Amino acid sequence: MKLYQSPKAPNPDRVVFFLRAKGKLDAVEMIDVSIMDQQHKTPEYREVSPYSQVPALVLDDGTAITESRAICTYLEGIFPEPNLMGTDPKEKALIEMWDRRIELMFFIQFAGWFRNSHPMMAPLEVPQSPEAAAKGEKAARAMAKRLDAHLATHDFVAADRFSIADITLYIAVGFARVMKWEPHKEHEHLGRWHAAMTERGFAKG
Ligand SMILES: N[C@@H](CCC(=O)N[C@@H](CS)C(=O)NCC(=O)O)C(=O)O
Repeated sequence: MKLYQSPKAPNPDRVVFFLRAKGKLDAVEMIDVSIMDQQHKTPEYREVSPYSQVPALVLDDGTAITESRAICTYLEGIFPEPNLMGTDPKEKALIEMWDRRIELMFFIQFAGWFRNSHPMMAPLEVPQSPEAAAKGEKAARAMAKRLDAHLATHDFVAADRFSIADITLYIAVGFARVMKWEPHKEHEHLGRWHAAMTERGFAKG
Protein backbone atom coordinates (compact mmCIF):
# COMPACT_ATOMS: atom_id res chain seq x y z
CA MET A 1 0.00 0.00 0.00
CA LYS A 2 1.20 3.49 -0.85
CA LEU A 3 -0.01 6.70 0.76
CA TYR A 4 0.50 9.85 -1.31
CA GLN A 5 0.67 12.67 1.19
CA SER A 6 2.11 16.11 1.84
CA PRO A 7 3.82 16.60 5.19
CA LYS A 8 1.93 19.15 7.33
CA ALA A 9 -1.04 19.39 4.96
CA PRO A 10 -4.16 18.81 7.08
CA ASN A 11 -6.07 16.25 5.02
CA PRO A 12 -3.09 13.91 4.57
CA ASP A 13 -2.32 14.41 8.27
CA ARG A 14 -5.77 13.06 9.13
CA VAL A 15 -4.73 9.74 7.62
CA VAL A 16 -1.18 9.81 9.01
CA PHE A 17 -2.41 10.57 12.57
CA PHE A 18 -5.09 7.88 12.21
CA LEU A 19 -2.44 5.32 11.18
CA ARG A 20 -0.22 6.42 14.06
CA ALA A 21 -3.10 6.04 16.52
CA LYS A 22 -3.50 2.49 15.18
CA GLY A 23 0.25 1.83 15.54
CA LYS A 24 0.34 1.03 11.82
CA LEU A 25 2.43 3.80 10.28
CA ASP A 26 4.93 1.21 9.03
CA ALA A 27 2.23 -0.66 7.10
CA VAL A 28 2.20 1.88 4.28
CA GLU A 29 4.85 3.30 2.01
CA MET A 30 4.73 7.10 2.23
CA ILE A 31 5.18 9.10 -0.95
CA ASP A 32 5.58 12.86 -0.54
CA VAL A 33 3.76 15.12 -2.99
CA SER A 34 4.65 18.81 -2.64
CA ILE A 35 1.57 21.00 -2.98
CA MET A 36 3.66 24.18 -2.93
CA ASP A 37 5.68 22.89 -5.89
CA GLN A 38 2.36 21.90 -7.52
CA GLN A 39 3.47 18.27 -7.83
CA HIS A 40 -0.16 17.29 -7.26
CA LYS A 41 -1.04 18.86 -10.62
CA THR A 42 1.34 16.76 -12.73
CA PRO A 43 -0.16 14.30 -15.26
CA GLU A 44 1.50 11.41 -13.34
CA TYR A 45 -0.19 12.35 -10.08
CA ARG A 46 -3.52 13.01 -11.79
CA GLU A 47 -3.47 9.34 -12.81
CA VAL A 48 -3.51 8.50 -9.09
CA SER A 49 -5.86 11.29 -7.98
CA PRO A 50 -7.83 12.76 -10.90
CA TYR A 51 -8.97 15.78 -8.83
CA SER A 52 -5.32 16.57 -7.95
CA GLN A 53 -5.73 16.24 -4.21
CA VAL A 54 -3.81 14.57 -1.41
CA PRO A 55 -4.10 12.18 0.33
CA ALA A 56 -4.53 9.16 -1.94
CA LEU A 57 -4.09 5.55 -0.89
CA VAL A 58 -3.12 3.06 -3.59
CA LEU A 59 -3.69 -0.58 -2.72
CA ASP A 60 -1.47 -3.44 -3.88
CA ASP A 61 -4.06 -4.33 -6.56
CA GLY A 62 -3.81 -0.77 -7.94
CA THR A 63 -7.11 0.53 -6.54
CA ALA A 64 -6.79 4.24 -5.69
CA ILE A 65 -8.84 5.63 -2.79
CA THR A 66 -9.07 9.37 -2.19
CA GLU A 67 -11.01 11.36 0.46
CA SER A 68 -9.31 11.13 3.83
CA ARG A 69 -12.34 9.77 5.63
CA ALA A 70 -12.84 7.04 3.02
CA ILE A 71 -9.17 6.08 3.36
CA CYS A 72 -9.63 5.89 7.15
CA THR A 73 -12.71 3.68 6.68
CA TYR A 74 -10.60 1.27 4.63
CA LEU A 75 -7.78 1.32 7.20
CA GLU A 76 -10.26 0.76 10.04
CA GLY A 77 -11.49 -2.32 8.17
CA ILE A 78 -8.07 -3.88 7.71
CA PHE A 79 -6.65 -2.73 11.07
CA PRO A 80 -9.63 -3.02 13.41
CA GLU A 81 -7.71 -2.39 16.65
CA PRO A 82 -7.83 -0.03 18.37
CA ASN A 83 -11.30 0.79 17.12
CA LEU A 84 -11.55 4.46 16.11
CA MET A 85 -14.82 4.59 14.18
CA GLY A 86 -17.34 2.87 16.46
CA THR A 87 -18.24 -0.71 17.30
CA ASP A 88 -22.04 -0.78 17.26
CA PRO A 89 -24.57 1.12 15.14
CA LYS A 90 -25.12 3.81 17.79
CA GLU A 91 -21.42 4.48 18.36
CA LYS A 92 -20.67 4.43 14.64
CA ALA A 93 -23.41 6.99 14.00
CA LEU A 94 -22.38 9.28 16.87
CA ILE A 95 -18.72 9.25 15.86
CA GLU A 96 -19.62 9.93 12.22
CA MET A 97 -22.01 12.70 13.29
CA TRP A 98 -19.29 14.53 15.20
CA ASP A 99 -16.61 13.85 12.60
CA ARG A 100 -18.79 15.32 9.86
CA ARG A 101 -19.80 18.29 11.99
CA ILE A 102 -16.13 19.06 12.62
CA GLU A 103 -15.16 18.55 8.99
CA LEU A 104 -18.04 20.52 7.46
CA MET A 105 -18.68 23.21 10.07
CA PHE A 106 -15.16 23.86 11.34
CA PHE A 107 -12.35 22.43 9.19
CA ILE A 108 -13.76 23.33 5.76
CA GLN A 109 -14.96 26.72 7.00
CA PHE A 110 -11.50 27.47 8.34
CA ALA A 111 -9.97 26.23 5.06
CA GLY A 112 -12.22 28.68 3.18
CA TRP A 113 -10.94 31.54 5.34
CA PHE A 114 -7.29 30.49 4.85
CA ARG A 115 -7.49 29.70 1.15
CA ASN A 116 -9.31 32.92 0.32
CA SER A 117 -7.07 35.28 2.28
CA HIS A 118 -3.55 33.92 2.82
CA PRO A 119 -0.99 35.11 0.24
CA MET A 120 0.58 31.62 0.21
CA MET A 121 -2.67 30.23 -1.21
CA ALA A 122 -3.04 32.77 -4.02
CA PRO A 123 -1.60 30.44 -6.70
CA LEU A 124 -3.99 27.63 -5.67
CA GLU A 125 -7.19 29.58 -4.97
CA VAL A 126 -7.89 31.63 -8.07
CA PRO A 127 -9.43 34.13 -7.54
CA GLN A 128 -9.25 34.62 -3.79
CA SER A 129 -12.43 36.12 -2.39
CA PRO A 130 -12.42 38.37 0.71
CA GLU A 131 -16.17 37.72 1.15
CA ALA A 132 -15.64 33.95 1.18
CA ALA A 133 -12.74 34.41 3.64
CA ALA A 134 -14.95 36.49 5.97
CA LYS A 135 -17.76 33.94 5.84
CA GLY A 136 -15.38 31.07 6.54
CA GLU A 137 -13.80 32.92 9.47
CA LYS A 138 -17.18 33.72 11.01
CA ALA A 139 -18.40 30.13 10.68
CA ALA A 140 -15.15 28.62 12.04
CA ARG A 141 -15.12 30.97 15.06
CA ALA A 142 -18.79 30.20 15.79
CA MET A 143 -18.13 26.45 15.62
CA ALA A 144 -15.10 26.77 17.93
CA LYS A 145 -17.46 28.24 20.54
CA ARG A 146 -19.93 25.40 20.08
CA LEU A 147 -17.18 22.80 20.36
CA ASP A 148 -15.89 24.47 23.51
CA ALA A 149 -19.38 24.27 25.04
CA HIS A 150 -19.61 20.58 24.09
CA LEU A 151 -16.19 19.80 25.57
CA ALA A 152 -17.16 21.52 28.85
CA THR A 153 -18.98 18.28 29.71
CA HIS A 154 -17.05 15.73 27.63
CA ASP A 155 -13.47 14.46 27.69
CA PHE A 156 -13.70 13.29 24.08
CA VAL A 157 -15.56 14.63 21.08
CA ALA A 158 -17.81 11.60 20.53
CA ALA A 159 -19.13 8.52 22.28
CA ASP A 160 -17.15 9.20 25.50
CA ARG A 161 -13.97 7.72 24.08
CA PHE A 162 -11.08 8.50 21.75
CA SER A 163 -12.09 8.30 18.09
CA ILE A 164 -11.48 9.63 14.60
CA ALA A 165 -13.55 12.69 15.58
CA ASP A 166 -10.84 13.69 18.09
CA ILE A 167 -8.21 13.26 15.39
CA THR A 168 -10.12 15.45 12.92
CA LEU A 169 -10.62 18.19 15.50
CA TYR A 170 -6.98 18.03 16.62
CA ILE A 171 -5.80 18.46 13.03
CA ALA A 172 -8.23 21.33 12.41
CA VAL A 173 -7.14 23.17 15.58
CA GLY A 174 -3.46 22.74 14.62
CA PHE A 175 -4.17 23.92 11.08
CA ALA A 176 -5.65 27.17 12.47
CA ARG A 177 -2.14 28.35 13.33
CA VAL A 178 -1.54 29.24 9.67
CA MET A 179 -3.89 32.18 10.29
CA LYS A 180 -2.27 32.93 13.67
CA TRP A 181 -5.46 31.67 15.30
CA GLU A 182 -5.18 29.35 18.32
CA PRO A 183 -8.74 28.46 19.26
CA HIS A 184 -7.54 26.13 22.05
CA LYS A 185 -5.89 29.14 23.73
CA GLU A 186 -9.08 31.21 23.48
CA HIS A 187 -11.46 28.54 24.76
CA GLU A 188 -10.91 26.87 28.13
CA HIS A 189 -12.51 23.48 27.48
CA LEU A 190 -11.10 23.18 23.98
CA GLY A 191 -7.73 23.96 25.59
CA ARG A 192 -8.11 21.22 28.24
CA TRP A 193 -9.16 18.70 25.58
CA HIS A 194 -6.28 19.77 23.31
CA ALA A 195 -3.70 19.31 26.08
CA ALA A 196 -5.09 15.83 26.84
CA MET A 197 -4.92 14.89 23.15
CA THR A 198 -1.32 16.12 22.89
CA GLU A 199 -0.51 13.87 25.89
CA ARG A 200 -1.79 10.84 23.97
CA GLY A 201 1.08 11.26 21.50
CA PHE A 202 -0.74 10.32 18.28
CA ALA A 203 0.34 13.61 16.71
CA LYS A 204 4.06 13.07 17.31
CA GLY A 205 6.13 12.12 14.26
N1 LIG B 1 -12.09 16.12 0.79
C1 LIG B 1 -10.71 15.81 0.54
C2 LIG B 1 -9.93 17.10 0.52
C3 LIG B 1 -8.49 16.91 0.08
C4 LIG B 1 -7.75 18.23 -0.02
O1 LIG B 1 -8.34 19.31 -0.21
N2 LIG B 1 -6.44 18.15 0.12
C5 LIG B 1 -5.64 19.34 -0.03
C6 LIG B 1 -4.44 19.26 0.91
S1 LIG B 1 -4.89 19.41 2.60
C7 LIG B 1 -5.14 19.42 -1.45
O2 LIG B 1 -4.86 18.40 -2.05
N3 LIG B 1 -5.02 20.63 -1.98
C8 LIG B 1 -4.54 20.84 -3.31
C9 LIG B 1 -5.09 22.07 -3.96
O3 LIG B 1 -5.84 22.79 -3.34
O4 LIG B 1 -4.76 22.32 -5.12
C10 LIG B 1 -10.19 14.84 1.61
O5 LIG B 1 -10.83 14.73 2.67
O6 LIG B 1 -9.18 14.16 1.40
